[in-house]
Amino acid sequence: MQPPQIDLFCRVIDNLGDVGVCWRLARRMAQGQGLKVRLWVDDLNALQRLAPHIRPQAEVQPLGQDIELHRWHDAVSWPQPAPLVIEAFACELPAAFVARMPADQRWYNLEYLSAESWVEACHGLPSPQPGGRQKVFWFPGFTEKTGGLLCEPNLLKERTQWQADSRHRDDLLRGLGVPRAALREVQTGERKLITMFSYANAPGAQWLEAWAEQGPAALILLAGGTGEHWVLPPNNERLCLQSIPMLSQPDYDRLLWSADLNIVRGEDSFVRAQWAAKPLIWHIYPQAEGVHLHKLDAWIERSQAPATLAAATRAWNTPHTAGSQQPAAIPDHQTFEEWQAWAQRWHGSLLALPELADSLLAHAALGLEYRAKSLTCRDSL
Ligand code: TRH
Repeated sequence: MQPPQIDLFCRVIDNLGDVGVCWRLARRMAQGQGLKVRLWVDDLNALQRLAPHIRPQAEVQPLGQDIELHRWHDAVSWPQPAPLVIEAFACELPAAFVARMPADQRWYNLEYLSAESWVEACHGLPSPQPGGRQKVFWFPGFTEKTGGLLCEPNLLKERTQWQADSRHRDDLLRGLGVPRAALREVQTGERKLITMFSYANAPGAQWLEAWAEQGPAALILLAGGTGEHWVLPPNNERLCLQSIPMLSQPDYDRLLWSADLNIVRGEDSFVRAQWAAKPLIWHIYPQAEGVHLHKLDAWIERSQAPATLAAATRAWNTPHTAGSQQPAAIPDHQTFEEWQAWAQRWHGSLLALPELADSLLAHAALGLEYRAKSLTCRDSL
């Protein structure tokens, strides 16, 4: 591989979001732009769950022509930094690597996604570092004054084509081993298709109970190890529950595109569900002292989610405790239609956002062979 133009660093704190975002960002920056990315990840086993073809023990491995994957550990002998260095989620770069940076190093910290209004004021701010260097804080976000969202070229075009022909969905479901009878009912619209990717504190068991009493018939696919201990209420005729294996990121996208409702979590699956233009319930990553609930409210408000969807989202983020009477907010058919109309509207408004990788590259003005072709998400349509 030619000398890299980007060094991207990722430390896996927990789960799959840190590595999920970095893996996507690395491919997005390399994809079609002719940029070479050196991706440093401290836990390649986590990455392998999303990209089964990688070798977790290898020190260095080329992935296609444009990405070189490196295992990040204490004994690395650090090379000269690439012209652009991206530190994901304040993962703290090794001192020996920072020491090799020139004073005018282009150095960005990629932040977590939030719909809160303070993000605009912090986005793009430089922070002085030792040696006269500056680190720029780059925030994804939901307004034009933020870095925007990751959205691959053609993503939305591919999604539109996928959704226009239900045979794609049917093949995907068959491949996942969905029983024929349930598939037939999804095809005729008698059964809703719901995906769930959620944290262990979700009130899933109570929700299933409430849904089995009041909700429309549904096939619920449990993704990424969600709800392993959830069981359906006895004598239930409305719900089918099925665990599915971990999918690659592109296949997971296709699943989200196929569903009537997606329950997603963290950051990356949350963004992908919005690109699906389908109703979603966000299980936000829980933080100490309920900080995450402000973040959740900010998104609900900014997206103008209908009251029923806001209630369902808040209920999903309220862990069930013995004796609590939190209503599960189960949608009926008409509510589903309202949610679907909202999902289309909200998706439409996201198209004006900057595309995250492009906005960062344009800001870094690398003087590389990078051509700023598309600076909004609309170009992916
Ligand atoms: O796994 P997450 O909960 O990740 C995170 C981390 O916890 C992180 O520390 C935290 O800060 C952040 O959330 C907010 O959820 P997320 O972000 O949705 O990441 C999951 C990734 O897994 C995403 O890239 C989609 C991918 N995925 C697949 O590729 N295939 C699958 O089948 C599933 C279920 C997910």
